[in-house]
Amino acid sequence: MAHCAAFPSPVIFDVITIFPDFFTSILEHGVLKRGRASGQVEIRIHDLRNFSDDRHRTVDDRPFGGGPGMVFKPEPIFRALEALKAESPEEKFRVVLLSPQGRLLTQAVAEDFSREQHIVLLSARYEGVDERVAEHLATDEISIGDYVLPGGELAAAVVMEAVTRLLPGVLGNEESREQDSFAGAESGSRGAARGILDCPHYTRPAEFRGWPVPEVLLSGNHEEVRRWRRRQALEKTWRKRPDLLSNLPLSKEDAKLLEEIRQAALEPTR
Ligand code: 9D3
Repeated sequence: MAHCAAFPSPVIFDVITIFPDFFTSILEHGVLKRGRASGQVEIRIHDLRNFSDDRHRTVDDRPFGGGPGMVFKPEPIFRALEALKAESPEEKFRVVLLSPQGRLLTQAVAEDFSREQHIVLLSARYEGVDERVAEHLATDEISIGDYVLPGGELAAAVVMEAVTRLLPGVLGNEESREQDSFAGAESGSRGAARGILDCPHYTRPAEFRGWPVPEVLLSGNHEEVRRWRRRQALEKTWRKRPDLLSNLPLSKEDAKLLEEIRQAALEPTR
């Protein structure tokens, strides 16, 4: 059966890298380990050097026009992609180039990728890839943030973790996913792509080194706890990430809580 709700076909990630060993540990932990074990995700790591065409397994060369560093040659990367496409000729591919020039990875991007069946992640090193890869092979160019990394491997791992945890059944705990911080883009939630930050969390002991847990959390009054958490989440967002609030549709309760927060901030402390 091609489509079966009980046994959905896994999302396939093909990672192309010159450091395949980089991925051994993350594949054996947490969400990626569980997603693979339960068949929701399939991850294959490919050594780009296997697609070079010389006995030195060369994958890079000096930049035209001069300058420092090395650039990944286009041929091994195109060859690697053609090999993957030949293996699954009927499938639709997303070819994601990890690069500092890409659009930023957000929760909305992760959700978009989680609806794909086959994603190729291209990780580069040195000065990056020949621009013809970005122009004529990649369908997407993604950065994980405005800071300089020495290569795209960690970024590929970040994409896989962010996407895999969204696949139905992988997390096992649908509720905690719905309540995510940054889950604004995830349906009906608290928290950051289009939502607000998470509220603070506490566990035992009720007092630690003189610092007590907020009393309301020990009260057993679920309605008060819910309201307190919402207010804390809104206040945290207002103080630390006001940008997240500007595009957020506010419920009546949120608007009221935010007004309380603003008023409390204006009051002189006595
Ligand atoms: C210091 C080198 N830079 C010259 C001005 C450019 C540059 C080239 C290659 C900077 C970083 C890299 C390697 N980075 C990635 O491949 C990468 C990355 C990143 O550096 N930051 C955030 N997301 C990503 S995704 C891939």
